Amino acid sequence: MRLSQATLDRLPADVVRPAYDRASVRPGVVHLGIGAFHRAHQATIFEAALASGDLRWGIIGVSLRSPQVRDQLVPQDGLYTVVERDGSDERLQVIGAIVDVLVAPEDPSAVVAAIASPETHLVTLTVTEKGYKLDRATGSLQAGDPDIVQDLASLDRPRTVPGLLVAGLAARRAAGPGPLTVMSCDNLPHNGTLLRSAVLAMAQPHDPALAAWIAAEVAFPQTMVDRIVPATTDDDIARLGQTLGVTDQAMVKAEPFLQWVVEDKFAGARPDLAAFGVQLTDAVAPWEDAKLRLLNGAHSAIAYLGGLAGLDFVHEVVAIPAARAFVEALWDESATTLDPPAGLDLTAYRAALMARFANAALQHRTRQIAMDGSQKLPQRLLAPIAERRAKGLGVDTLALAVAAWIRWQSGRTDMGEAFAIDDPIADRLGSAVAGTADTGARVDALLGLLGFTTDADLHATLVAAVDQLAQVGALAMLERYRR
Ligand code: CS2
Repeated sequence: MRLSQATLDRLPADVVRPAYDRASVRPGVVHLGIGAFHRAHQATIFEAALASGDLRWGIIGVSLRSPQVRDQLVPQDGLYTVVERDGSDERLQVIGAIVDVLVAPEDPSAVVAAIASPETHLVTLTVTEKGYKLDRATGSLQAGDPDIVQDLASLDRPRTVPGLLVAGLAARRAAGPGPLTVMSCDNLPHNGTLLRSAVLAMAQPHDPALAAWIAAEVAFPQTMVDRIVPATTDDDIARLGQTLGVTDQAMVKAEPFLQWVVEDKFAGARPDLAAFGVQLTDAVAPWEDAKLRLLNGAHSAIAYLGGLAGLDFVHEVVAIPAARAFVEALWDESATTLDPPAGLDLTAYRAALMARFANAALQHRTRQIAMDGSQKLPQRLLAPIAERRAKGLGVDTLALAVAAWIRWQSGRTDMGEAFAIDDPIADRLGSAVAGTADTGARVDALLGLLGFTTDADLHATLVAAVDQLAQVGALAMLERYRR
């Protein structure tokens, strides 16, 4: 038996569940990219808005690729459980905020209609770094991407995120329900600005007047989102089924921690986000940089070094004292590039991050974080490296993390186990590795694909680190940090 509206009253008494009238909920939010992160993060805040009695904030979720999430959620009437795990503590909450799930490739016009609907006030996005289809070096749309080429030619059946948004905004402008807030919730610096430029670059060639309307009427606030949400496993679903007494195919698991910092720049209606723990501010960038460079930077370093060492989970890596010392050294370097906002105590933040990484109940896979490295490294590791180099400061520890990414591209762990590189530019990364046996040339070719160039000192540091990683392995490199 599945979790659903009909089976909700069978759940154990301590499971939190919607106490509001779900039938009266209106869909005020369209969310693009209805993956686990959205369900464990923004959806819980909209759930709090609904629970407070403001029933305008139901979510129409949009899957951008496969029907899988729709097929998990629709038979459950949109209900799913957030399983919060910390050590042996577990808190279960059934979320009722999702009112419908659309699958964009099946019916893009339904997504367009949802964006144009007068009931929609907010469009939110978690489409990952690669979903924006922006060329990092130039800031323009990826001219070589076949789906971008198609959407630039015609928006009859949009295939990309910028294409769907522009078609939706065009329909909204024509129908006249007025302003809209479109909010990126991806781990990119200046995510609102990036999204706005992707949308305007798509709109301009279709209709300059539409582009001007979007520029004037649509708000694209910056945001910082934070919650560790590992991919759900079959074992997680089986365990939850035992507890609930019904099967939940759409569950997500997460740590208790949740942070959402949003630029106070909206067009049209919005929920009282501050009442539900969201931090509204005029300056998101300092929060975003601290999170990207400390949490995500360490995550990527842990993923590649731990992954090369054959360690499956983040908590296993930070259980090694030398690896913890390495993470602290990485933070010592990155922290000097930050301008921490008032209210962020870096010492406390770092201590809290280490404790979050050590949460063994999450079972957060290094391979999951290693995914899409080409999209993640620039803001997490390369930006602090460039800033430190510009000041003449050393970057040995950040460079070791980048060297581990470079070695990762060989597709073998230190024990020789082969794995596939999961990255949107895996082909080009593979050619760069296969193209030369010379470490220096390989460093240049791989970082060149990320639009990054090195100075002579940094180049030498990276080459030495890649060669040493190959000789002694990731664990021995980490051991050098033992204090
Ligand atoms: C992780 C993030 O997979 C990754 O790249 O670094 O998903 C991380 O868990 C979140 O950003 C935490 O907020």
